Amino acid sequence: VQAQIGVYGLGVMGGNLARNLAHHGNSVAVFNRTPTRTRHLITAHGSEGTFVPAETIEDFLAALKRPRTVIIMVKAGAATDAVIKELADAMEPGDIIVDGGNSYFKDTIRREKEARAQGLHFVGMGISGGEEGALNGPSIMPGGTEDSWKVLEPILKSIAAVAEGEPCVTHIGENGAGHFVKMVHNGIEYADMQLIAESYDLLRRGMGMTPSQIADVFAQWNLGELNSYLIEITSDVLRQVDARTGLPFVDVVLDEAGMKGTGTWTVQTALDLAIPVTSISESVFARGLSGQSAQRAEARKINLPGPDFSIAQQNEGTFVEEVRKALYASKIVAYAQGFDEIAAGAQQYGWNIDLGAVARIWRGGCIIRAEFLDRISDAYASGRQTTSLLFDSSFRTVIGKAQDSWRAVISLATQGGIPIPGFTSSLAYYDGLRSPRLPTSLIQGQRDLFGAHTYRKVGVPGVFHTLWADTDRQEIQQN
Ligand code: NBP
Repeated sequence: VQAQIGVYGLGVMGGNLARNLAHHGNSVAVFNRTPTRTRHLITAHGSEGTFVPAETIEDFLAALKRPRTVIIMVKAGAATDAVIKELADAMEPGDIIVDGGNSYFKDTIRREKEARAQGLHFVGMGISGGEEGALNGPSIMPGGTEDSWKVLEPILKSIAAVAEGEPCVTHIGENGAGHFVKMVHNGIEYADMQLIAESYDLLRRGMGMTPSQIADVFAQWNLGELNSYLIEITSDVLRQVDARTGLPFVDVVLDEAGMKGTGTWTVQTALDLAIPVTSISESVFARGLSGQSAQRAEARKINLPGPDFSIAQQNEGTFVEEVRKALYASKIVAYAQGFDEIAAGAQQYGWNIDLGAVARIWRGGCIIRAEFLDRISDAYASGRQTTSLLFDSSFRTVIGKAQDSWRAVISLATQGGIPIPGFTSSLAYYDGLRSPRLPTSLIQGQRDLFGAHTYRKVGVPGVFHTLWADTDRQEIQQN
């Protein structure tokens, strides 16, 4: 058989993706650097579909029909570069290399350019949903050329998750666009998880509720507008009991959060683009703080002073509902910031990204899948707003109704000494955005005084500088 598609790299993700392809009637050539993995896949799952195993690159490429299309699923970075070179040296013009790993979008832009110079198509493709998604239907974010999308479209549509009848895959844009959007997806995921964790902390430490009571709260929330995969699994995790000690799982796990770098990339990129993604950056820094084990130990030892204030006197029923509203409002801000970053990236790198389509393909398969992405996709599709999601009338209404609770929860948490950087920074962003005047006029004055950095004036064209050192402090127009 000539296989329709090849998968290079049969680790957790690659193996599952190859099986998913085979399950949907695609014939799949499979290759792995270490051949035992290939043999294992065929022994364990060979009967699930049409696989063509290969143990050399020559056999692997010979097994593919033209244009030969290979999805690489290997470790991001140097391994991916090595595999691209190995394939590119053996491929012919018109062939398609797809990188399904979590590559940095700037690497993808470079690789696409290099592959194009050799007459090859290179597609950087974000895949979300972890190993379960790879097997049963991920959300897929391919970049690359329109021509390669035409070849990939039917294959990717056959394996993607389905949300309301639509496959969760769309051509995001040229070269690095797919990996850029996947990166921001992960940044939003960090923020969403942080906001959920803060809600838990408020109910746990603030109200003194037990993990199993809080699991019930999340299960309840999951029935409403917060309905999402992350809220659902939060309930699962909170119900889990440690077999050895009988204690709640959340109490026996070390509270130092790991990260693999995509959240950091999201924030670094946002800084380069000067897009405020404060809800996302706070969530990356919150994981960073959690990992400062030596400093945290010393802070405990010397007993850094905290407030003498108890949130627990609040009425439990109303407080839980206030936290829910604060969570939802903060979440809308985090998503608005993420979509702003995508829009800014599209502008900077010349991609034509349909933000509504991005929201639609995140409704299934991926970690941030949520009912509320429908509302985001409606907001972009309606054309009612083109700048911030926060200006969409339905989100404006939600936040308008939630804001008193949002503010109250933040005041109580602050008085009670419970850190909620995600909630707080989201509200500060919201208030910053809606302020008619910001104190940045003062900053402009400071900059002009110490560094002659100049300033512009309200309603007056031109650029000005004040001669601050002179007694008469004359203002001069610079152009
Ligand atoms: P695994 O660690 O399970 O597998 C790594 C694969 O990379 C193996 O096939 C390994 O081959 C191959 N490889 C390495 Br490492 N170095 C190589 C080299 N120099 N040349 C050829 N092959 C090499 O990783 P995974 O979890 O399947 O992740 C694969 C990619 O998918 C990564 O970029 C990851 O970020 C991304 N991703 C992962 C998830 C997830 O939830 N795990 C989700 C979305 C995306 P070997 O068998 O010979 O060592």
